[in-house]
Amino acid sequence: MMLESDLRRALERNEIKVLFQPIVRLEDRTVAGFETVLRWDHPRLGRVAPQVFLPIAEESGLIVNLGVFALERTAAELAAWQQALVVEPPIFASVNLSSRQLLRHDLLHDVKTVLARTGVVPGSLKLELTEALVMENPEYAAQMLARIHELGAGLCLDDFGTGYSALTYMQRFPFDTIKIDQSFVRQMANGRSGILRSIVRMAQELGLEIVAEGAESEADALALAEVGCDYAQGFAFGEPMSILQARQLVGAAP
Ligand code: G
Ligand code: G
Ligand code: MN
Ligand code: NA
Repeated sequence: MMLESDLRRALERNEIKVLFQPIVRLEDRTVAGFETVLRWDHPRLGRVAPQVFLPIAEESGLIVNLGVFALERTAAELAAWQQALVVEPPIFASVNLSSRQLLRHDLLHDVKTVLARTGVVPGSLKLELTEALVMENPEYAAQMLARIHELGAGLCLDDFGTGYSALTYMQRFPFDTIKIDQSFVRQMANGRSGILRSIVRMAQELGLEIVAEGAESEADALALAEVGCDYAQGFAFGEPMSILQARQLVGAAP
């Protein structure tokens, strides 16, 4: 397939970009961290979304190279900020993982290497996994996540609420953060905040940090703070941006 051979060369040709989307602390609206997402700037097709190229990457095995690239790029930038800025707690960054990556034992080696090489503050480099991914093979995921946690990486449960698992079940895994799916934020904006409130209450009971995804307006941000979310991410605070823009946002640009 054409796209696959293109993708194979894309990394070498610097066509794959790691973008940073800010995650804001609702209490004072400071930038607490970022989620990083990949984009492919294809020479003919223009900007290709991850929904298009990640399935190709997964099937061909190229996801491993892309995953290492995203991890290294994110951790190197985070380490530079942590050296340039004295912020307590330090800025964090969260990298998405897909199932093929979790299934590979090399993931542990890659995470270990990146943490050692960059020297980021323990826990400030997070891996973000969806509930669906964890539930594909919960026993195996539990083992892998325990080892990733031991290495000193943080763990964020992404898209929470879209699957069928209970948060009490997710407690078996060493997540420190849950990210509430944006469908609940839309519901709240339409006057139905019941599910969101109960997820927040349960997460608080379990000692988890709470990020709400898809905050698109000031009204969303205010309502999310009111129900007790710690952080929010969404177009209200910034779309995924270039590393240079992220660097300027945190005040680490030279
Ligand atoms: O950035 P965007 O909303 O288009 O991303 C859509 C989805 O693609 C993300 O929610 C995530 O699940 C996936 N994705 C984005 N970047 C990465 C990445 O670096 N690695 C993996 N495995 N998935 C990613
Ligand atoms: O699959 P995952 O949840 O990791 O994807 C995150 C993606 O969600 C980002 O790639 C981004 O494009 C998208 N996103 C981020 N903020 C908003 C938002 O406020 N509204 C909408 N509709 N999408 C968002
Ligand atoms: Mn995510
Ligand atoms: Na998400």
